[in-house]
Amino acid sequence: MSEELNSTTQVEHEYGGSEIQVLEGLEAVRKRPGMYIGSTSESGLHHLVYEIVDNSIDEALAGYCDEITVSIGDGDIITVVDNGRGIPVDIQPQTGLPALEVVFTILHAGGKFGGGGYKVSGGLHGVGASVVNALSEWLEVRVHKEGKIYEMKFSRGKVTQPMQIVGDTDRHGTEVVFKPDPEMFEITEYNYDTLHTRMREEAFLNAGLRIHTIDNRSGKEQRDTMHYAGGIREFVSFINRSKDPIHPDVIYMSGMKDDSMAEVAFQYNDGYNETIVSFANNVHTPEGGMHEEGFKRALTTVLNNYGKKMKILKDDDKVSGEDCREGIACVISVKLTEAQFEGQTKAKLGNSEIRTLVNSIVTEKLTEYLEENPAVGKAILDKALMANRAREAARKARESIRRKTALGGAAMPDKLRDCNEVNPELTEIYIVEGDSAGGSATQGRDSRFQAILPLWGKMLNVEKARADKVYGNDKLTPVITALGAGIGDDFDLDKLRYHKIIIMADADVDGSHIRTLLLTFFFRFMRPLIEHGYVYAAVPPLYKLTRGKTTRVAFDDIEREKIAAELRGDNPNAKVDISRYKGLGEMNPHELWETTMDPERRTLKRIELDDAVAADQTFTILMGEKVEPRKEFIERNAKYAVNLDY
Ligand code: TTJ
Repeated sequence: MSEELNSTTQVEHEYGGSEIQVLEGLEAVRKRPGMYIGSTSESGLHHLVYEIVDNSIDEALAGYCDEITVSIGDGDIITVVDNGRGIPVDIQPQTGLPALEVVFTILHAGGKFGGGGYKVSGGLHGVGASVVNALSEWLEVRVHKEGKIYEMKFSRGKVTQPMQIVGDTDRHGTEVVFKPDPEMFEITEYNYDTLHTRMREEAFLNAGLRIHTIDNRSGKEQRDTMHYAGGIREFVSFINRSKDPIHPDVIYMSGMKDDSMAEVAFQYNDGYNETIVSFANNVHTPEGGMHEEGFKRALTTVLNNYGKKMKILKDDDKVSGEDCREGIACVISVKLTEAQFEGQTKAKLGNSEIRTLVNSIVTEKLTEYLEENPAVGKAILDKALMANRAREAARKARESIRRKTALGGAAMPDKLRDCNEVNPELTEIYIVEGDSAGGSATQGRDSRFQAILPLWGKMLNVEKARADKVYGNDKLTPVITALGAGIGDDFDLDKLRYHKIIIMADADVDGSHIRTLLLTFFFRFMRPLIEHGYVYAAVPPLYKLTRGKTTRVAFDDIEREKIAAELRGDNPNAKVDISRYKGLGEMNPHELWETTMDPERRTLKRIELDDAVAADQTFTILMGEKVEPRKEFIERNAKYAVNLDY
């Protein structure tokens, strides 16, 4: 590490035209690219674009640029164009080089060239255009300024064409075109959605800025324009786009102190999730930090005070922080000079002065807002109070489950057909759709180690229901009791009674419904089950083939044809009877055992959720109240939608 820093520092102090030392700086970038852009995988590749765009955004913050275009071309060549003042082209006295050349050949550790607005420091941001240049097979820049077009070209950080005037112009701005170096990156294919999402974020965070993203690659053509006069207010509306708000307006407040400024926008929806998205110097801070803490504290205090004052909260009633944030969609954006990014992924803001700033802005302005908008105040407090009661009911239900478990083991559900073995590592439970399939499974199983729990009828849609309904639900209670490990915060894997939990449902719509509902429930309330790979789907056969006394089964059409041919053998006229299983209920206990339950012969599909967050969103969209986003999602992911059942 010190080696690179040395060569960099040397260059910074001594860039008196010494090309060799300039190149040493960029060589360091090529030697250890990960140190400058985080990684050489997909995220590093996209980071190159953000590095370049950051420069145009600085120009926008300084008030000289209001339009940026980012396009991907064939060969995954990136073009970024802005309508700012254009990078300076005059010769710098210290270096004897055009400022333009300095921007692309000298490492700018942290600080921003040209300054203006808020200096960004920390994280991976602001390492500068020279890093992008060093990691590009080639890069071209054109500056439109004062009637002329100035052009310069590079390859892997080295100048291949010195700055020259290539034409006249009547506009102003900067254009950078680059091709990421395949020698430096594991992959060089850009993902349009990734760039589009990040640019949309930038457009929300910089009210009034217009950003276009364009995919020009053959066969992939698409484009979007993002322009939000309302800034983070519109970000909040965007988060709530498929939800129902409980008050009409997005609440917005901002303020500044010394060199720092903060703005907060939020609106409650009638759901139960908390969505807080925060940024420091336009850098996303998914792990939160001081700005989020300041907001949360102030929100809880203000709502409790207001509730007391308006007599919505009586006597010793109090609403907790969590109660106050149920159903909130909130965006927090702060700007400060010396941002400290902390935590594992440098995704958490550490500056404590920002907590004080956000806290005082929200305390003062939200109090004022609620006084002036009592209807909104009442809606929010009623919701927090409901959340409080639900949490209380959930706690009681949870405790009663816990008590039952503690007192010599819970009474097992009536419907459970338990196994003899007690060591959970050796046992499995089949959760079976319907009483008749449950009956076949009970008769067909090996009762030494296989337990059967039949479920029947439609399940509660857990996404729609709040926690207390799930706790008390009569379909899910037997599942909770049979598994024996509790739920939610109390979930304890050590108490789990079976290490294989096998969902056995028909391959039809009802079956897939029950499977999705159970998985949503496991995901939300017993997530470690999925994380540890304890949950499976049984895979029953689709066809039964009979020739004389021989019977075989097939799991798909290809296998069906193969087995039919085998059964015919050398006798092409032999009659093979093929029938399709309509459901598990059609199979007799023996068939069910042989095809779907016998560990020696069955197929199990392990449920995996390697990206818990993505899965959560998937469930939300698929199970949520709004039909439109769900339809949209299924159409967009038609080819995956089949698997989503699992
Ligand atoms: C700096 O101060 C004098 C006037 O110009 C300011 C400046 O550098 N503006 C500027 C830089 N606008 N856009 C850029 C820029 C744009 C891209 C796409 C890439 C880079 C490295 C800089």
